[in-house]
Amino acid sequence: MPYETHLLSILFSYEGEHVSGKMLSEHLGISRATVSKYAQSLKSMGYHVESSPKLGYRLKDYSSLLIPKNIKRGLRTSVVGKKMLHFFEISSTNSVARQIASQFVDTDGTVVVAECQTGGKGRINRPWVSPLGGVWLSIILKPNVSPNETVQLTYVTAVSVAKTLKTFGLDARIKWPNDVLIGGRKVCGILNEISATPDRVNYVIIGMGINANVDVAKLPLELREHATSMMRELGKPVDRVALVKQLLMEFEENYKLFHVQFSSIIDEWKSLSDTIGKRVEIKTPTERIEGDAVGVDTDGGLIVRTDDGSIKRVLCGDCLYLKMSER
Ligand code: BT5
Repeated sequence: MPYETHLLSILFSYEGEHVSGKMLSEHLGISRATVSKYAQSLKSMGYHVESSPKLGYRLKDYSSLLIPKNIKRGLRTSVVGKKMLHFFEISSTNSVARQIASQFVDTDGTVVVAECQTGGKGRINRPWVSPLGGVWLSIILKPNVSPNETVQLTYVTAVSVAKTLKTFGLDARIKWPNDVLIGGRKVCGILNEISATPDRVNYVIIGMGINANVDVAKLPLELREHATSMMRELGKPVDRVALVKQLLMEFEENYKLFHVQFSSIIDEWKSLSDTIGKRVEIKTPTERIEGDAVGVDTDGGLIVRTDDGSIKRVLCGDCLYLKMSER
């Protein structure tokens, strides 16, 4: 377990009591100065850690943790988040959600959330960097739709995340297919995994990774230029508990709409889209398409007009923005 996470979980287990710097230093096998540095870092991410020269360190209250008690208080949903599991550290919330969904029956709407992931997953097994401070969350869903239609849940999720981020005063835009951006930088990635037979969905796992209070300077060098966090954009940590509550409520509303009127999700998606109007290169497992992104259709396919004037419809792939001069 990384030292910061370990420190946080020790302070949590002391239930608001002070723990001396000496004891923490011995327990963690690091110097007292390093304990102090990590405690400071936890504070900067919005965790309510207090330090006192005489008494040591304590977690003043639990209100900064994504524990079920905090999230469920005032959560106005009927299915999503009614059951919740919280971890300080986990490999991947999607993987654990998958295990739960495959082993238990009554799991529709179950939320798995972690303060930190050690094996966070992006699409096609790309790594997702998930330090403390983020919101790493998965929802188990058992929709009564055909397997093909579950692709549309990525749109439902992207709209829910972008709208939630807007309530925090951030100008979030959606990049097809599964990114939410602020100022052109990725603040959230979505991973939509499905278990199905050819004609029936067993379950869907919707994973969302939001760089809420992530310190971008601590991300690997190659990500820093393209990534951002809510904390960086706002200049201060956000209330992650309020963020998750708002997100789950927004998600449930859009999830209901998905069943009855997906076209209204698509309309919202279009109005939040960063991709429509851009010159794009789309790489799918089988082809490479270059052209202008001109829209999305009612089933959730991206419409690309290529230079020979033909119209292509793409359901999944990686999207790269090209400069207009690359035409
Ligand atoms: C995604 O994949 O964007 C999906 C990410 C989903 C993460 C959530 S966290 C909760 C749940 N549990 C999981 O294990 N996963 C989900 P993709 O479009 O393939 O993008 C992956 C790429 O994003 C990587 O190859 C990096 O370039 C970049 N990346 C990795 N970590 C990042 C971060 N924290 N912020 C911004 N970009 C990141």
